[in-house]
Amino acid sequence: MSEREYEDVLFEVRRGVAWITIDRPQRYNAFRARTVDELIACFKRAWADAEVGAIVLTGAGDRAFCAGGDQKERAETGSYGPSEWGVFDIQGLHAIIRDVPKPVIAAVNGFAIGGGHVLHVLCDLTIASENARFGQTGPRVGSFDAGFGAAYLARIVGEKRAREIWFLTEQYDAATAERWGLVNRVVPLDELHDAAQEWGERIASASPSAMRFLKHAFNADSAQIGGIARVAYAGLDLFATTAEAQEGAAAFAEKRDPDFARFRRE
Ligand code: S0N
Repeated sequence: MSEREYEDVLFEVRRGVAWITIDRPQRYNAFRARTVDELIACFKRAWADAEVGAIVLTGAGDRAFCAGGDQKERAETGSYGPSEWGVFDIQGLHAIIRDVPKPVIAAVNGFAIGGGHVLHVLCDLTIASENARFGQTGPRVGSFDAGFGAAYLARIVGEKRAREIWFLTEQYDAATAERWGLVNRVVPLDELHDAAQEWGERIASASPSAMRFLKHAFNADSAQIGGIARVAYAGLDLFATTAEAQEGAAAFAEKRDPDFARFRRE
């Protein structure tokens, strides 16, 4: 996929730092299948580019980093739309954020919600703007991430807080996220880009081999979550075809509360 084919993302290298920007602000930078393909292509470019020593992932505009899977596309078409290989490769995106041997910084410039929250959780570092908001919505919109989005999150914030985030589906402000260790640093929105660039340049000026070994070393201990994630996504694929999951997506698109009561069983 060449750069001129990108519709949903922007890619730019500034002084050794690759900036990957999800560019769908009208949908709060929610991702469809094409977005995921393009993000993977950008991470591969950044991986291969010897000029790049660090990667920043962010969202366009000042409202959202990423609001997760595109619920309107899902409600309209029953899927996340066409992709290059016919696969909605969110697992491939999660894998490359972890595997690319260069630190990835999430610059969270607003809502990091649902699958968008999982993306920042997977990044090596997170800098958030003061207006950033964090949370998982899956149980309200008929989806879940029982792989890295649950198990790796619990490593970061602890079991009780991870369960609270998923079971109560509340939103948390940047100060709370910083207190919980979910973000490394909070800055005013107008300083976010400079702060992320500065961290990226500091990382890019350091030994690339040290960064590569350290990143793989940090990842090694949680690598088995990748196996859990495969089982979890196979379950989610099946779940997405059910009336219960479709009720969640339809309710979001119709701006009403979902009615899940009829799906309760012992
Ligand atoms: C982010 C929220 C809280 C912002 O609320 P606010 O400020 O009230 O703004 P809104 O008016 O709600 O939103 C502004 C405009 O942006 C659109 N929009 C927002 N989020 C999405 C979205 N996710 N998809 C499409 N459009 C979105 C709004 O519709 C609105 O546009 P207009 O003005 O034109 O109506 C709030 O917006 C919110 O809660 N958003 C939804 C967050 C959400 O539930 N995300 C999805 C969660 N699930 C996933 O991400 C899982 C996906 C997944 O990973 C998966 C993987 C593999 C297999 C299957 C799945 C699967 O899910 O099926």
